[in-house]
Amino acid sequence: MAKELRVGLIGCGFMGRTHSNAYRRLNNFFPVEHRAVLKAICDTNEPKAQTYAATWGYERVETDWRKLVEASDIDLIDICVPNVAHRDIAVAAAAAGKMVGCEKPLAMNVAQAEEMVAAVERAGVPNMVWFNYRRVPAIALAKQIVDEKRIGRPFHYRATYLQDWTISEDVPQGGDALWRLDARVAGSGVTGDLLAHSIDTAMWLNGPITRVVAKTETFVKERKHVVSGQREPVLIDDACMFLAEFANGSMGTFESTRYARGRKNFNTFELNGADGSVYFDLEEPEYLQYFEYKQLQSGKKAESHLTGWRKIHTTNSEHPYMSHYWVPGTCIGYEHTFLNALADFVEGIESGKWTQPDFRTGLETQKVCDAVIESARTSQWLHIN
Ligand code: SOE
Repeated sequence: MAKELRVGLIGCGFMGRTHSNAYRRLNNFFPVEHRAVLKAICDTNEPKAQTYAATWGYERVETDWRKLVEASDIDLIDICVPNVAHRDIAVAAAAAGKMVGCEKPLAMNVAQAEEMVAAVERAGVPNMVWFNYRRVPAIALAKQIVDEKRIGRPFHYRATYLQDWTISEDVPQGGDALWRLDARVAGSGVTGDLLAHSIDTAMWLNGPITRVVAKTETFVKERKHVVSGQREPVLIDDACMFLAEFANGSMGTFESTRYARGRKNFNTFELNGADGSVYFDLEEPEYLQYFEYKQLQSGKKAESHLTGWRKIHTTNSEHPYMSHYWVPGTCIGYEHTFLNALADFVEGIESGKWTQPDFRTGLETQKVCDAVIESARTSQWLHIN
C-alpha cells in the first residue's frame, strides 16, 4: 500500500493553487511510492479557505498556522503566503519535525533565510524552495547540455524577466496578490519576486555569482494601500538591472521590470560559450534554442553554410520529465513545472538524496538579491559572501 504524504498547505492565493494542483496530479503521472493526501488548507480568511478546500479537496480548514504546524496528522508544511511570514512558519514547522516546502524568494532577507536554513538542518527534515522554472523541460535540457560540456568556456549570461501589470498608478498596494507591491510584506519588488527566479536559474546553469552592481527604480512613488486606505510611499523596486560576475569568469546582465508594456511573463536567458550557446524564452516554453559550434576536424570540409541555431521542441520522451506525459509533439504547461518539482521532491525523500533547490541553495539566491538591493542603494559593486 502507498505511503501517505499528508500535506498542510498555508495560503489560498495563486501559488497555493499551483501547488494544490501538483499534489492532486502527482500520482496520475509519477510512479512514486507516496500518495499525496490534502489534509488541511490554512488561511486567516475562513470562508475563503472553506471554498478553497471544497474546490481542491482538502479534508479540513485551519485558520491558525501555529495549530497546523503542530498537528500530528501532517507530514509536510507547504508555505504559500507572502514573504514576510515565511521565516516564522518554516522555523516552527521544522522544529515540529515537519518537512517544509517554501515559495520563493526564501525570505525577506539573508538573516531570515539563514535562520530557516539552520532550522531545517537542525531538524534534519527534507526541504525545498519552489523555484519552479528549473522544472521547465527546456530549461532542464539547457542544464543537461551545460553538464555535458557542450557550451565550452562560458563568456556571457543574459537574463530578462519582464512584466507590465503595475504600470497604472491606480493599482493599489497591499492585500491579496498586491502584497507584492508592499515592501514591508514582500521585502523587495521585482528583485525578490522575479529576479530571484532568474538568479536561481543562472547559478544552476552557470555557477555562483561573486560580485554585482545594480540600479533600481521606483516609477510610481505613492499608491493607495488596501489595508490602510491611505496613499502611502511605494518602497519596492519597480525595475532592477544589474551586472554580475560569475566565479567561472563569465559576465552576466540581468534586467527585470513590471513596466514593459506588452510583456506579461517574459522570462528569458541566453548563455554564450566558446563551443555553443543556449537560449530560452518562457513565451515559447516548449522550445530550447541551441547553437553548436564544432571545431573542424582535420581533413573534413567545413559545412558553414549549414550552421545555425537549432530550435529544439522539447517534447520527446528523451527530454527531461516528458516520458511522464504524452506522445512526442504534445507539450505540457506552466502547471506541470510545479508537478515536476513535487515529483523531484518526493523522489528525493524516497531515494534519500533530497532534491534541489533546498533552503541552503535558496539562501545563495537570497544573498545575491540582498546584494543587488544594497548595491543599488549605495551605487557600488558588492561581493557576495
Ligand atoms: C508575479 O506576478 C508572479 O506571479 C511571481 O510571483 C511568480 O513567481 C512568477 O513566476 C510569475 O509572476
